[in-house]
Amino acid sequence: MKIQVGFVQLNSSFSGQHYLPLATGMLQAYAQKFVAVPEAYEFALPICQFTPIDEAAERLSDCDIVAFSCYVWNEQNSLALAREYKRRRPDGVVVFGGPQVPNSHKQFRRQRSAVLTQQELQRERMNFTPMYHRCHPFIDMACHGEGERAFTKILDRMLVDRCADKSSLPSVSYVDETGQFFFNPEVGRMGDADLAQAPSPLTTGVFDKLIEASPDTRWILMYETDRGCPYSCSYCDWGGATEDRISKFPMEQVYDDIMWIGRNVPYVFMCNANFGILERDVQVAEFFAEAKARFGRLEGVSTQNAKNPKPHTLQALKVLERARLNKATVMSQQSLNIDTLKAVRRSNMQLDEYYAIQRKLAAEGVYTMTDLIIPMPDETRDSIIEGISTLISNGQHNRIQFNNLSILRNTEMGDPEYQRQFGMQIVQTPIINSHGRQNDSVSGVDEMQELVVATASMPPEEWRRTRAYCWMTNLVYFNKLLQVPALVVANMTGISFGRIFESFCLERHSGLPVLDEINRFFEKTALDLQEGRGGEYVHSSEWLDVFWPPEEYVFIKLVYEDKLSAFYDEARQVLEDLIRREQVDVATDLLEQSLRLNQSLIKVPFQTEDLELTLTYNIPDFFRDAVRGIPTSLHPTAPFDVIINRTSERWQTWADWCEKMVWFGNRRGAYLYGVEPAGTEIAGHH
Ligand code: B12
Ligand code: SF4
Repeated sequence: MKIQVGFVQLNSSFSGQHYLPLATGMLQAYAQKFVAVPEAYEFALPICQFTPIDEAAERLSDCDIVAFSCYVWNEQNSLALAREYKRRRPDGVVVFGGPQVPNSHKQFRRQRSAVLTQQELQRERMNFTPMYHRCHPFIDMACHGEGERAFTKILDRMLVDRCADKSSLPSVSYVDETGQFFFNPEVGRMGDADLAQAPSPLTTGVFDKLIEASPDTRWILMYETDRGCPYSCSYCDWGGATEDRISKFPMEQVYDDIMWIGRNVPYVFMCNANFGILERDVQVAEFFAEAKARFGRLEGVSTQNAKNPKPHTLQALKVLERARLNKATVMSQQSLNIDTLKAVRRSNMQLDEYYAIQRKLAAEGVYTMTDLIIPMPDETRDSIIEGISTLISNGQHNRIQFNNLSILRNTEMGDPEYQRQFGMQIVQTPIINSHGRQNDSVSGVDEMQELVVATASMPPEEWRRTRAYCWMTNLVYFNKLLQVPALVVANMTGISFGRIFESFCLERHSGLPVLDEINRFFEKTALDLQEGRGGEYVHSSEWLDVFWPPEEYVFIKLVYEDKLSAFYDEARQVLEDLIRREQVDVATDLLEQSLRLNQSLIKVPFQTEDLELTLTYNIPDFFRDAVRGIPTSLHPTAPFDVIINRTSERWQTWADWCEKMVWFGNRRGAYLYGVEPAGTEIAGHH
């Protein structure tokens, strides 16, 4: 009888598209090549979609060993399924692996301390791995770190004694029958030479049966050409291989894989921590361009880019952009506050180089998005506001994405002592995907995440004000409602962008009803999130029945309820007040025209006529150059007409507009006429 091997890697579905299970695919491909007796095993089809627990356990009931790939988004479902499988098959072997399995030693290895001191051994986090086993006795072994070699050894051992004796298995922890806990030495990460031996699950046919078995599933792919990240940001556990060398898959294999991708999937999410860090990434981008040109199927490649970008990083991104594969380049800034960057071990990021690259990308028309995380240690509301001003002044007019800080297991920040040091207050909230649907959970088992909702430097009320401020910034600037007047006011007066946005955060009722309603909505959403009542996104059964980022929700509501004109009237009052308070000067007609132009440019549905505006300032040229980072100035001109083409881009229904304009256009900020419409987007992806 052959040993039946089962795999479970539950991945969410995003807009009806589904990731192929890369991690378990890698384990299978490697094991098939390297186990001592390959013919002794049979590999079942992996379970990779969330499924009711009974149904999934039934599918596993013939398996002698089941490998669970565990991430924050599937932990509770994986545990529930493993418990049920073990109930049905007490003789079956359950192995857990992946980044969500707690590894007590990890933090110390990061700091390069190979031998732990007595003090370190007594720290609270050292209990995490043993506790995990004691709370989940149905897990026979947990495997830590890269799994290919460790899992192959486990399968070899299955032939000997069904893993009754685990003492020789590298990288695993377990509790034996006497109740004693063991953590075996780890096998270490694979280098270039090892990865050159690791077969690709794509070209060795590991996924073929799965694709054949579910012809109706729209498969997409996560894919890596290298592993490891030289940095050690305290909140991150990228591939379990931070502060570590980069190991590379050989280029011949990468080429064959990318041609497989070109034939089989429309979208790829690159797992590399720093795409563009290696010179060869230019060639990787060229392979993608070739795959698209040859097979015509590939639509998008998402990358996390090199944190200290180099000229070849820029080159690689340009290749993707030219092939129309770039889905908006993410510039992972996270914070600009020096104390914060030190506290999270990111002070080695070279900000000047970063700005230079950002300006170059903007000038070349490559869309970028900057990520910031709130609330990071030592960050304050003021430092966030200052950071936003700096980013915009340095050319980020497309989008800043304000991510909530979540605590990930095995990160330095996952250590309770670290959390205490920075006064972190943490709340559990359900994991919801932006633009995901309410009924995404099919098993009834919810997945939760831990969000930080206050710190010593940003106490609870400050956190709510900051959270609301960031949504407001997105609404008025990056959702383009007031981008033109904000640029005009900043340029004419020197008032920082941060202060301009702050003037829209009305703490008390101000007699401006539309803005009051928006402010109260952001405040309530922040409070609900902080108190664990609400998630990060706002559900609307009316608009596509999905979860919207709060600022997109408000944008839709303004247009749908026909409040846009009232909003612009109130915005004019707020900006006039600000100008008066700051004792600066902006000509009334200049402000008026910039507001009117901005309002006319917003893409709203059901337009039947183009619009003609008469202007007496060079606002359109100024705006075009300002957002591209080209030095420019405002001046009066002879009166001239601009015609705004509001009829060539049309949406048939509100739903159509919500999806194609608001959702798909968000990442590229394509909310203004004259900015080309965006391609399809996927829920849960920024
Ligand atoms: C692709 C990806 C996504 C995709 C797809 C996610 C999906 N649901 O399918 C998208 C973009 C949607 C995404 C979203 C999110 N992601 Co993500 N994502 C990744 C990424 C880049 C690649 C994962 C991967 O496949 N890597 C390649 C495989 C081969 O490596 P691996 O996963 O480490 O697996 C190896 C070992 O862990 C081990 N192993 C794994 N499983 C098993 C099982 C057994 C039995 C054994 C023995 C070994 C083993 O062996 C493998 C091969 O060596 C990782 C970062 C990274 N590079 O790993 C983050 C990562 C997985 N994501 C992370 C997070 C936090 C998220 C979000 C929650 C972020 C957010 N707040 O929105 C969301 C959740 C969305 C959701 N609901 O699914 C964290 C997860 C940490 C954790 N403890 O789980 C990671 C690690 C990044 C980080 N910041 O540290 N993500
Ligand atoms: S956040 Fe980025 S740079 Fe920092 S450790 Fe993670 S992958 Fe590396």
